[in-house]
Amino acid sequence: MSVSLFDLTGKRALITGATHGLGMSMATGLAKAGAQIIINDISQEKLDNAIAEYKSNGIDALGYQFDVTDENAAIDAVSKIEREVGPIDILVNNAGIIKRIPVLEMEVADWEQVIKIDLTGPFIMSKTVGKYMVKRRAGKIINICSMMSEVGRATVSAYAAAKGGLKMLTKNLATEWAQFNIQVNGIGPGYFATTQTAPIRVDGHPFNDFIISRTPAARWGEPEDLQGAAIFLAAKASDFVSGHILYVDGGILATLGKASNE
Ligand code: NAP
Ligand code: GCO
Repeated sequence: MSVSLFDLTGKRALITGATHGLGMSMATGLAKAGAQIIINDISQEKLDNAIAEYKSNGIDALGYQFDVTDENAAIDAVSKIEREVGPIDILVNNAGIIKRIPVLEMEVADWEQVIKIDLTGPFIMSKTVGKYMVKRRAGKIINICSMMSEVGRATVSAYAAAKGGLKMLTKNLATEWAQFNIQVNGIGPGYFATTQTAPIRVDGHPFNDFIISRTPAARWGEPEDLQGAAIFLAAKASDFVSGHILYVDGGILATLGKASNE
């Protein structure tokens, strides 16, 4: 019987930082495609609340609390998942933070925290889960990059550097692990309506008006807009796709923008 190109039945997916926002949406999409969902968060309380929310939506998610920047904790948690749940087929490195501070005002500690969570975290998780995928000669890794993997904007230097590095880590892992039938890709969301962007999305905020005018789709992304890309990059359909960053951005990266009278 031919396997559907987008059917994830029998697959296990670990999504970091998936107690809400884009991570929860992508996890929900993967579950809809048949995957067993395993979520992570740094907060046990948020994990507990999220498990209940997934349950209310008909999804039996499993939760593992650890900090993705703590290699020992990640090793212990992944080993536990592999023993208790089964082989991790799909890893989504979604956990991330942002700090909006001009360079001249940014403390090195702020810079280092963003780099640690947004870039070193995915490195640690990829290395930790990749060890098992290499042995099995099969796996899918999806790194959640950003428009800031391609373009800059004032006040997000650490974030852009981390997400630009995550794009190149994606390409390097794709290169190193192709021989083990592991596909490593990225998703680059545009501007999405989550708690992370809430401060710059309020009605009347100049940045809100800017994004609406700068995005050809003329709207902020909704978390559900990412589900198709996540399913594609987690499924058989993308077995010959690797090192690719799939931008889901309403067309913003495709355009110079338009004059106000166009
Ligand atoms: P969010 O609402 O801030 O969620 C981020 C998640 O990561 C939270 O669950 C957070 O947990 C978790 N997290 C943070 N540090 C962690 C750590 N050290 N270990 C484990 N989990 C950790 O962000 P979002 O808007 O959903 O974005 C999710 C991802 O997409 C991020 O990588 C972000 O950079 C990226 N992205 C977002 C947008 C956008 O417009 N929203 C666009 C492009 C890319 P706690 O809540 O417990 O701290
Ligand atoms: C910002 C936003 C962006 C988005 C996203 C865009 O302050 O510019 O938070 O960084 O989160 O990364 O792709």
